Amino acid sequence: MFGFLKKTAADAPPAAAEKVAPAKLTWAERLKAGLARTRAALNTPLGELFARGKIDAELLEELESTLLMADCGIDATEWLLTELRAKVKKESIESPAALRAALIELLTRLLTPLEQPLDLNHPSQNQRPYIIMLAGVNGAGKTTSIGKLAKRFQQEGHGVLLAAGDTFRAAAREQLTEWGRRNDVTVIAQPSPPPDNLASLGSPPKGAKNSRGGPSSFSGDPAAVIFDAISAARARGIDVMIADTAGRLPTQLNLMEEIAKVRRVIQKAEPTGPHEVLLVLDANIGQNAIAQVKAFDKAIKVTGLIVTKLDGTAKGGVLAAIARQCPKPVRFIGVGEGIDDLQPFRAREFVEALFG
Ligand SMILES: Nc1nc2c(ncn2[C@@H]2O[C@H](COP(=O)(O)OP(=O)(O)OP(=O)(O)O)[C@@H](O)[C@H]2O)c(=O)[nH]1
Ligand SMILES: [Mg+2]
Repeated sequence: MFGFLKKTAADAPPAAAEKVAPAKLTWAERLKAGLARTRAALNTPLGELFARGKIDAELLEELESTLLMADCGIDATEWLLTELRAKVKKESIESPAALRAALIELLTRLLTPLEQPLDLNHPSQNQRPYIIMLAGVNGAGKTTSIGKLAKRFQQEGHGVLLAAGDTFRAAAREQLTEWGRRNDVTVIAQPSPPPDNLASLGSPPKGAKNSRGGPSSFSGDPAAVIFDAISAARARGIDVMIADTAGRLPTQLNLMEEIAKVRRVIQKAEPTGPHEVLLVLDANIGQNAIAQVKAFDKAIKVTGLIVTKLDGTAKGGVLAAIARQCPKPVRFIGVGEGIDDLQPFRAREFVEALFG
């Protein structure tokens, strides 16, 4: 079924999504392997803590710093400890092993509200074309996630169309187009810019047309590309349209305004859309994730998150921080570059992998 995975990956990010996942490992095993570093941060000190004879103030203090080190953030750490203390009292917990079980339960309780998978077969998610836009800072994993999502949706039986909305870098458009060609997914992109000698004249070559049949501006307007893609998706009876966008920092106000415009244009083309606005977060950014969620939410009303690179130097506790400070559905998590390494977020599985 995954014959396409065998293709040689080029250096382009979408192609990187095709790297072969380690064979024979189940998703749970890959999740566990992917979260190894977080587990090391949480578990090594915790393993030592929970192996102690009794629960005392010192143990709870060390637990606090361990949770902070795992990037849970002050808010979630305080919540977890307050709840834990109350539980210890109420349930007369005496052994550190029982404390560990209580912490696992609390963390699962904290994260469970974030478990809201994207299910295009669900009656609440059956608009067609289902329009998904992705946003995030540079290198967060947007384009590779799109490749993985496109494969997933195709395997679920949905027709997929991609919009190369990263018009900032010509290479980005080519990467997505090439990925689409190899995987038989239509990609709508703006026409190539004119050669330098024509571009320097300040106007497109005579007679050039953009994909809407109008004069080509070569302005690199992501909203126009995505607008075209929605029309194409409609005309072709496509189920799901996924729009890529260029990476941007929340502090780049002009670029934040640009992406807000992309959202408005989508809504103009399809008043019920966009149906999903996914913010892609690199788990390595730690507490900065909170600021990113807030800033992107303000600009484009984020409806869900993809948290990538939990296999890196990530501290998976960032999900606990998100749950407390800016809760948003975590639609998918990424624990590697393989095409199967992006999976729906399941709270219990995640916590078990952290402590397992
Ligand atoms: N280890 C690991 N690498 C990942 C994961 N997700 C994405 N990557 C890698 O992160 C790098 C950047 O990914 P891209 O998809 O190009 O990121 P982007 O957000 O599109 O980047 P820009 O378009 O430059 O803003 C690539 O090398 C990906 O293979 C993940 O879950 N784990
Ligand atoms: Mg990209």
